[in-house]
Amino acid sequence: MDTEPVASCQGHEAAQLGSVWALRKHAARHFCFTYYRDMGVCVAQGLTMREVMLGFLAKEGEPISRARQFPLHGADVGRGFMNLSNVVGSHVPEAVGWALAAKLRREPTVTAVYLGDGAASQGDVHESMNFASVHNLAVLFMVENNGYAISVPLHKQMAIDRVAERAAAYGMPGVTVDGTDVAAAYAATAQAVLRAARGGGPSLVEFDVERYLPHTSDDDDSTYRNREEVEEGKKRDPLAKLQERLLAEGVLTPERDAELRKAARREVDEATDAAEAAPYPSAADVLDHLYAADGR
Ligand SMILES: Cc1ncc(C[n+]2csc(CCOP(=O)(O)OP(=O)(O)O)c2C)c(N)n1
Ligand SMILES: [Mg+2]
Repeated sequence: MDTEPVASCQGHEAAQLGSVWALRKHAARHFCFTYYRDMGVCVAQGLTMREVMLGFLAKEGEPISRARQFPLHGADVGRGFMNLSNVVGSHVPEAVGWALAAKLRREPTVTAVYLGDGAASQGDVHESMNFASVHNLAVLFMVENNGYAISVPLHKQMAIDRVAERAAAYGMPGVTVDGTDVAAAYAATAQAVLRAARGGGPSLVEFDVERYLPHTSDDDDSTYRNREEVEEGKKRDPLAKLQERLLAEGVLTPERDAELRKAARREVDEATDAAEAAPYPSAADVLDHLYAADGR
């Protein structure tokens, strides 16, 4: 079976879901600029399991790039998310442009742009944060810090401990929260959304997360990471932590938990079967849904 390289969001789930829930609850309107690891954001915005699997297998019917792109790349303006490029950090100025357009049109949109710790060191990102702050834009910089840019550990990417430390120099608030705790991710995002929505400008929210799998399905992380480190990180598994908390607070019973897991597994299995059975895009229309070289 041919597959596209998949960048797993395992370890990032709470940051992605908690933050989108806060946007949904507290912004009159919102739009997310995502990157390749943001399956949780896309799903929270309405992408279905079947559509995700069609993307992973590059099959006909994939809605956001018509299977022309790396998984989770493309745009769904109706459902409020966009990720046009795999060039790290290049979507950050686009998001700031989206926020500027919203301001000029007097639309109450809060734009959230998600990026990794490695992306945070790109020149585009520094310029975007500066511009957003100067123009007081309603944009949130959501940094999913998993400590690696492929094989490069954080201390080789930047000489400070936290990306959020940079926020003060741009003139915006910056916080670091436990991105494996969905409630912490929700609360920090809600504060930033409310600030942006009342004209307070941009914020930087850094989510301290884990990356449980190799960079993508094409990567072998055993060449640069020891197993103990990964196992240690699994003690913070966002899903296990949420399950434990909901059970402890009596919001979830073991029976309901088992039902939900079974239903989720069934949904993913059905989506996988459907995507496997779907045809590949036809060669006849390979040039459709692309920009033409003459600018059309
Ligand atoms: C401009 C640019 N440089 C390098 C790459 C290769 N590359 C792809 S993903 C990546 C790591 C990005 O790491 P980070 O932003 O921390 O995100 P993570 O994958 O850890 O979630 C790199 C270097 C690229 N796609 N674009
Ligand atoms: Mg990273």
